[in-house]
Amino acid sequence: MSRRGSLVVPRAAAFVAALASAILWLVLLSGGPAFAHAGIVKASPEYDETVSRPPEQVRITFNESVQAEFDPIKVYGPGGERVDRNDASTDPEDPATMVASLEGDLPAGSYRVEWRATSADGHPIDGKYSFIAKEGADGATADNARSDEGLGAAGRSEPASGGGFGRVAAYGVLGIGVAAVAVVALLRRRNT
Ligand SMILES: [Cu+2]
Repeated sequence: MSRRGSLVVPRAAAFVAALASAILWLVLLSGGPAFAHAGIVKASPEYDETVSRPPEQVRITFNESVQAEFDPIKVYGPGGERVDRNDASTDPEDPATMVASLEGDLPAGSYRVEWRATSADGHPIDGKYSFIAKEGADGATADNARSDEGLGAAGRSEPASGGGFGRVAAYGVLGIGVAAVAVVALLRRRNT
């Protein structure tokens, strides 16, 4: 090995290390906004809430303005039928709130809400939850008012695009893989 050659490998290794750390920084910086999508601050009815009668509206409030997607809120009744009036949109007076109105004369039982929106950073978010009406709009109770098909706490979903940590980890592994391939290629080239 020549004296000049022995200096090349450490230099190549330093270059690869710098490249890997640059990739990691890029990933961390670009991944930053993933930690900041909109999240629910309030829902009405609340997740898993038991209300006395079916509400006239379902309202979901986020921590920032959202864009309502196609079918931003769908509400299903105890029989599985759609019970919203298919008019869900952001509240003109509060762009951080989506609202859907419900049909009248709804029965007692378990209701399921599915929502979706696009947060200000462009990421789609969605979730579903249930609430229970103890009595129907006519005051009648149902034997099956407490449904065990409720989504429970697990229904409070995470953003659809996945957690930021998972993405950062994936890119980190990718960066390390690229660096390893580069090192091997450089060493092999020196040895031939
Ligand atoms: Cu986001």
